[in-house]
Amino acid sequence: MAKKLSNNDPESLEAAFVRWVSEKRQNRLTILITGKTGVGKSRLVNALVGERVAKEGRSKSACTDTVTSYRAEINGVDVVVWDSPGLQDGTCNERLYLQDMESKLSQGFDVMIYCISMTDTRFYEADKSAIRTLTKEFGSKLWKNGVVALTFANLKTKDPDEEDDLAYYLGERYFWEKAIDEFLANLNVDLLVRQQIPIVPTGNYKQLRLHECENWLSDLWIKCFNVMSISSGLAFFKINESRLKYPDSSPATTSTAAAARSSEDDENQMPMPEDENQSAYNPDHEDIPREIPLNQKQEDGLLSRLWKAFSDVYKAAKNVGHRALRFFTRRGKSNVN
Ligand SMILES: Nc1nc2c(ncn2[C@@H]2O[C@H](COP(=O)(O)OP(=O)(O)OP(=O)(O)O)[C@@H](O)[C@H]2O)c(=O)[nH]1
Ligand SMILES: [Mg+2]
Repeated sequence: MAKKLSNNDPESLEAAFVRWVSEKRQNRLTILITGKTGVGKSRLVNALVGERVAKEGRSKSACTDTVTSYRAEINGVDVVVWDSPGLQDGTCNERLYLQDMESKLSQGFDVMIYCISMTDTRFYEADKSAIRTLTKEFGSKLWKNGVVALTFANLKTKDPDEEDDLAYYLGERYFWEKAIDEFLANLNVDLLVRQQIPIVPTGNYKQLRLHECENWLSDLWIKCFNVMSISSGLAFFKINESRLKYPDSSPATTSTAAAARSSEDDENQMPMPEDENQSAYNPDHEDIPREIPLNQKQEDGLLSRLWKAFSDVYKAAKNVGHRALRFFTRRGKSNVN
């Protein structure tokens, strides 16, 4: 058992925490991302890991009988992305496709992100059928590490009837939450599992602020972290360590408020066109956001989760609150690596 820790001995607490992180953290992170072609899978995964791992834009052959993989080493973590649009387009040999998926994912995955475009006016059969197939194949446990991303949420922030933008946006969001929950209930996915599945609206890189959240990327990042195991979460944390920015930290780092301000500025400079095809605006040229600003609640959630796992092992640490970890996580690379 670990040596005794106390409030008066932050050095030993830090050493114990750093040792725990290096023992616990896995050195590989596997992300399964799926959804119809063009729904924004590659863009989303690139934003999450901070590098253009997956190729964005229309794939040359939307349908193959195999699952595409992308690989990159980021901050010493081997990142593997399985990208599978093939289940939804209905033209592939489903059996072959699933066999390929099962063999490639035989070692499991750390998070599954199912993307649906919020611009869809219906919960289309293509998505229903893919969700049904995946749930049958992998079992309800698929959803324990699952997140649903509602992409293109930035195109749903204005009420077309020009009455109430917020009410319109929330209504659209509620439609998807209800439709997904009802569908999974029909597939016998447990209520407890269903209640834990994050359904997260996501947008483009320029407009990070949506009606109900300051920054969709921060929201998505935290929600993915929460559905991962601690070992995977630590790898996910390591990948993004230098992008995570904390509230009221050093003036050199961006606060959540500043990030919200800059996204307002962006909005003013470049309003999102309703129909991108008719505009010269090309989202492919946008840079991946360099920062993931966390607000106080998000930082507390992250620390509490780490703290709980850490103090389960180092029981002597229980008498120090989770915020003690802030000093080590905020210091970044030099310590928790
Ligand atoms: N405005 C806006 N554009 C987006 C969003 N997500 C993706 N895009 C753009 O939509 C296009 C397709 O995005 P991708 O990420 O390549 O889509 P994909 O699902 O990976 O496509 P395939 O690989 O062909 O299946 C790209 O031009 C993106 O820049 C979004 O939420 N909002
Ligand atoms: Mg793609």
